[in-house]
Amino acid sequence: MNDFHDGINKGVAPVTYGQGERPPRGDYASAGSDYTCAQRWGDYTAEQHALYRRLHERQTAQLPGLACDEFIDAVRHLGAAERIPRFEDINAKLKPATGWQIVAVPGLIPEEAFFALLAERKFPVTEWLRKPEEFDYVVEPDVFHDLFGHVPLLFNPVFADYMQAYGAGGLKASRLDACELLARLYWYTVEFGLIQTKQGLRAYGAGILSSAGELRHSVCSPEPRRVAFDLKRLMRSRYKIDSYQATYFVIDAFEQLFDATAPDFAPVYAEVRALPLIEAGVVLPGEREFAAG
Ligand code: HBI
Ligand code: FE
Repeated sequence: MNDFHDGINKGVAPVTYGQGERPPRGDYASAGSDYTCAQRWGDYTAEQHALYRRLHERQTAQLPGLACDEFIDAVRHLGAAERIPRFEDINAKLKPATGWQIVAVPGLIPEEAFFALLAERKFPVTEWLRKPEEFDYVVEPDVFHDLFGHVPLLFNPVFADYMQAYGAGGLKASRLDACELLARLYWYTVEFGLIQTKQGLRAYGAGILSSAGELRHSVCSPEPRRVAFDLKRLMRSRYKIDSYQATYFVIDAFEQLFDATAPDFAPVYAEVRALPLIEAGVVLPGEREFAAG
C-alpha cells in the first residue's frame, strides 16, 4: 500500500474541505496567509519522538542499494533522529548549503501557496506526526514523510535548483490552468522518481524513500514498468493514488530535471492537451524501458 498520497492527488487542502472532504488534521486556523505556522516543537510527546525514531530507523536501514547516493549522503543532515528534529536546526545547515529553508505548515496547502513557497526556496513541512496505528500507512504527508522524504535532496544544489524552478513554473501553470499537468511532473519525479546510476537503478522520489514497502518494490520488483523520463509523455501519464506505482520514470541525472524546466511550458501544455492520456502501467511502442535494479 502506498503512503499518504491520495491526499495530494485529490488536492486535499483547506479549500476543498468545504466540499465534504476529510476534516483537516492540522491547525489551519493558526496558519498565516502564506499557510505557514509554528512547528510547536515543545508540544511533541515522548511517544511521538519514539515513533519518529522508529520510522527513521526503519527507512535508514533500507537505504543501501536502493536510495541514490545523493540522498544517502544528505540524510545525515536530519541529525541522529533520536527525536523529531527542530526545523530551525535543519535550517541552520540547509540555508548555507543551497539557500533553502523548511517552513512548518498544518498539512497539505492549496497549490498556489505551495508553488509560491517553493519559488522562494521554502519547503513546506507538515508539523504533525502520524499516529502509531498509521506506522505503515498515512493518508496525507506528515512530518516524517516531508522531513525524511523531501529534505535531504534539498541539500543537493542541482535538485534544489530544480525544486525552485518547479515552484516558479507552478505559479505560471496556475495562470494557464495547467496545474494538473504540472502535478504529474511533481508526482513522477519529486515523489516517485527513479534514477539510473553506475551501480544500477536507485530511488530519489520522496514518496518512495519514506515508504516502508515501496522503496524495495520500485527498484527491485518485476511488476512495475520503468520508462525513460520524457516530459511530455510524463505529463500525459495518469498515476495511482492508493497503491504502489505501476509506472516509474527514470532519469539519468538531476541535471536532466533542471534542464527540462528551462523551456516555456505554454507550448508544451498545448501539445500535451491535444494528446490522449496514458494509463499507469502502459508502455508505448518503442519506449526505452529499464529492467528492475
Ligand atoms: N501541500 N504541504 C503540501 N505538500 C505538498 O506536497 C503539496 C501541497 N499542496 C499541493 C501539492 N503538494 C500537489 O498538488 C503538488 O502536485 C503541487
Ligand atoms: Fe511529498
